[in-house]
Amino acid sequence: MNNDNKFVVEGKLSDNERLKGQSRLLRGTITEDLSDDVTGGFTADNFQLIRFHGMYQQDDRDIRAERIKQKLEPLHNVMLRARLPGGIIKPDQWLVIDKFAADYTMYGSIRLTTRQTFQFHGVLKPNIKLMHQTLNKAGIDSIATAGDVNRNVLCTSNPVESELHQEAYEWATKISEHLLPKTKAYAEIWLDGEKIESTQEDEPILGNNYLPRKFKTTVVVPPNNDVDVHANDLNFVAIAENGRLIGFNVLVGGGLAMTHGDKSTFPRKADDFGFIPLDKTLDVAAGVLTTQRDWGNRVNRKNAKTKYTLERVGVENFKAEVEKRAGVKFGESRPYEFTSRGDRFGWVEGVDGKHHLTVFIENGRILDYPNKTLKSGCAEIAKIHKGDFRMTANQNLIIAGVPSEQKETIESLAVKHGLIEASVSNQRKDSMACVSLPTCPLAMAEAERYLPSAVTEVEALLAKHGMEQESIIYRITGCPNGCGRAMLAEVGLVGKGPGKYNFHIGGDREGTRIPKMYKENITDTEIMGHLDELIGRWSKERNDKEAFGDFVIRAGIVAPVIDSAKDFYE
Ligand code: SRM
Ligand code: SF4
Repeated sequence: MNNDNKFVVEGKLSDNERLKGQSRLLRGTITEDLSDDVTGGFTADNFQLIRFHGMYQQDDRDIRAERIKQKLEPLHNVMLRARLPGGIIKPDQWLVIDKFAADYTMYGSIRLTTRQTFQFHGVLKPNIKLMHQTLNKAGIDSIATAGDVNRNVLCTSNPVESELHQEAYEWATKISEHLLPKTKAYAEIWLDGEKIESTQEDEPILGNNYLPRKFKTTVVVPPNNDVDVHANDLNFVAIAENGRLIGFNVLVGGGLAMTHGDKSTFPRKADDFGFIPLDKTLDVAAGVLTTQRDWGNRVNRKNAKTKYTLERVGVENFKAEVEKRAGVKFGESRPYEFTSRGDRFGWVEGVDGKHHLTVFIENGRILDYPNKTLKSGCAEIAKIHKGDFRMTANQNLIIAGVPSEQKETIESLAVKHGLIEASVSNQRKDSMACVSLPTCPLAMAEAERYLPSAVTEVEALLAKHGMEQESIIYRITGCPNGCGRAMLAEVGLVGKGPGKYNFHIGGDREGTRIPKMYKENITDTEIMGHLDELIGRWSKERNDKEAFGDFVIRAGIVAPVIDSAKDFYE
């Protein structure tokens, strides 16, 4: 720990600090729990600890009440989240996860997430070890995709499109490796690795109590802000000269979560610390992470993320500490601009003459539906594909690195299985939701299951007002944790209770403005009523090509959120 304690929050440490400290570097008694077949679940401490290994204990909330009535324990199972820096996975790995999802998960799906990876939902206890061993054989792990650590590192999609993207992707991987836990607990518990626990073992960067809270990192290549930098604790914005990467602007302290009724919590944009040359990247990554490790709030987890540390200690103090630790002086920020956030659907050709096909996956849920066999389609493509797959931070999929001679075959498979559908509107492509019910224990309202019909309603309103060629960045999140990143949308719905949402408007299309609450705790019918009126006004009063989020601010319908710590709740 750093000796400079003036920014350490005093008080009784949160219980998570005790369990991390006592866990013997993330071992706890997970192994004992695994062999306890009386329950399908884990003890309270291990319930938290398995997160550091990339798993969450869940149960299906649709059947919870019925099981309780029958005096059965909830049908405990785990959700697994893989670690895939930049979202890249090879076709042979895809076939492994495709088969595991079919054979051993309750829902049979591969779920692409908003952080460029996939989740299995519904793995029962007897199959957990098999799952890790299967993934390991395929070269995939799930270390540190959850828990108080640096999570899966994002990178702007389509990295093979140019040399710059390739370099950015390599940095995302290096940062991920550098900040990974060093404990051998994962190998010991899941892969039957040799027990090497000893007093020598240590976590030099994360610290033996790990971080105060989760920590998220991206590498982004402007002008596409597809990773949504302002949702992240630490961002490296690629700065290039003559097409080659020369360094990064570093943005620190973004995050989107809040708690209903607690104004000490709020979404916050990241601050620009300035420019660093390439050779300082890993030092700065560790410098920001360890400053947050030492100064972050370990007393109150609600105020523990980097965004609150910056608000409490001041941006300049935090930045000076990072400079000291990383041995660097931040230079003046280099100019860059974000002009888009969405994925580019369809084919693009890379500098090497290879082709990349981005396909739309509604909600990121890869499954065979009656009218489209998305999962079979991806597997068929994986059987012949020579390049790789790339998961995007918008829950879509890129079939990347296709040689010219295979383009036609892959396209016809994609069409056959509904991975390419001409009828999907721009509005649908610009809409996103978090998982929410039935698997998420924190869900307050539907999100993934509500999104498709909500988008159909919005499409009808756009058509009614002659705006069917336009779209609104529309995001739904089942609770204020904000996993669907509604707090960076032009229209953001935040679950409040069954069928009820807080309705926010006024974000921008580039993801650089937080939307303001317009109406609280309203139903779908009320939301569509308000949208009807707002889209009607937008169609008549907009300037030139003015976007919906910009219009509602200019028209004075809501005030812009400028400094969310002060004006988000005003
Ligand atoms: Fe999230 C917790 C799903 C991206 C903020 N998130 C959860 C859990 C694990 C619920 C839990 O703790 O038991 C959800 C599991 C649902 C399920 O059944 O799968 C969950 N989060 C997701 C995913 C799968 C949503 C999706 O539809 O894609 C995303 C997985 C990302 C990944 O691969 O790592 C996901 N979560 C996000 C994002 C968006 C992002 O990072 O770009 C956010 C907002 C950004 C941020 O962190 O500020 C987000 N999730 C949270 C929070 C609030 C954190 C906080 O600052 O308070 C929680 C709850 C918590 O940590 O206490 C949470
Ligand atoms: Fe669950 Fe809430 Fe995250 Fe949605 S936003 S996945 S409901 S924690």
